[in-house]
This record gives sequence, structure tokens and C-alpha cells, in this order.
Amino acid sequence: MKKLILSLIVLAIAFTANAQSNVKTIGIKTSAICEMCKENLEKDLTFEKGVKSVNLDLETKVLNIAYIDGKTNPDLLRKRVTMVGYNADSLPRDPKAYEKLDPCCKDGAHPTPKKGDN
Ligand SMILES: [Cu+2]
Repeated sequence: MKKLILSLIVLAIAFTANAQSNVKTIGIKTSAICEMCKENLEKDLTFEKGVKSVNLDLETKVLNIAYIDGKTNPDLLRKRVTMVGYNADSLPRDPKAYEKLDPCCKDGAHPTPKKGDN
């Protein structure tokens, strides 16, 4: 009986270690531009299935995500980012979601300053 309990404990430890090794990280290049974008993306992705942690680096515009492999995958995560209204690597943002963003979050696809604007 003792042996059985012992092997069960060993199994449990092995299982836990295995579950942890299933955590992967990914960096997704987004079109985020301000603090509001950071909040939009982090809030939304936090509640995505399989996501452990989310952090957007505003300087590089890279959304760093730790996720559980098997519960979600990079394609799903990129898709989710586009549904919030931002480009994700080579995936274009969802136009409707982009429309709903606050004005400060719209980059106007590289707006060109008009002459004599000041
Ligand atoms: Cu913004």
C-alpha cells in the first residue's frame, strides 16, 4: 500500500512538471499606439482561454503572451488580437473592431500631416 501511495505521489509530481512545461510564450507584433491600446489588448487577452499572462511593450508594440500549449495556439491568439482591432504580425485587424476603438487608438494608417496645419 505504501508503495502505491508513493508511486501516486511520484506520478502527481511528474504530471505537475509536465503541465508546467506546456506553458509557452509568444511575442506578437501589434499596431498598438497608446496606453489605451495596451489596456484594450491586455484586458481582452487576459480572459482568453489558455492564457497565463499578457504584457504589451508599447515601445516595441510587441504583445508578450504566456499560454498553455494545447489550450490555445499562436494562430488563435493572433486572431484574437485582430478582433480587438489591432494588426497581429501579418494578420490585418478586423475593420469593424478597429472602428469601435477610441480615436486616440486609430493610427489612420500612417496619417500624413497636412501642410499649414498648426
Ligand atoms: Cu490606443
